Amino acid sequence: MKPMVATLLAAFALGCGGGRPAPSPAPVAAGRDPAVQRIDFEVLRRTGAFTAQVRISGVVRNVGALGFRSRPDQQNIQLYENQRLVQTARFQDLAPGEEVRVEYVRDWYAASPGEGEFPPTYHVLIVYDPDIFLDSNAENDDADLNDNRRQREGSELNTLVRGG
Ligand SMILES: [Ca+2]
Ligand SMILES: [Ca+2]
Repeated sequence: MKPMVATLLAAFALGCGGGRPAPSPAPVAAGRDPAVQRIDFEVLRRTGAFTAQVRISGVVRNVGALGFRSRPDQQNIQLYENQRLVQTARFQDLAPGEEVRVEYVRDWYAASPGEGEFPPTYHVLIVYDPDIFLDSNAENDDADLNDNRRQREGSELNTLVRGG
């Protein structure tokens, strides 16, 4: 934790130095920061006017400045369809800028009640072991826990499937 505190104090001191506001810092966390970047929807194969095989992908990227290094069983990415866990992807080490994905392929019927009328919401989240900050390994401490989940409405899949 010490280096991060020092960095924050230095930024504060710089910000107070002049009369002008300090320039906003680049959006890169000081440490390691796996973050859910986006959820991708793709049509893999059309099977009819309203039906297709689709892929839902959650993309996690280390948006921090330092490499994330951990043990394989201490973190994973979970993809939920509404409240139902449909896919899990494990990851371990992530260099700055490196990405890992969780992918789920399913059939989609854009004229059905379950998908067309009441499409599910997809949620992607990064899940850590409860002791990740207490394991004496600072290289797997996520610097920002607020960017570890994202959601996207399945209604956009209907637009994709109907639109082609
Ligand atoms: Ca740790
Ligand atoms: Ca994070």
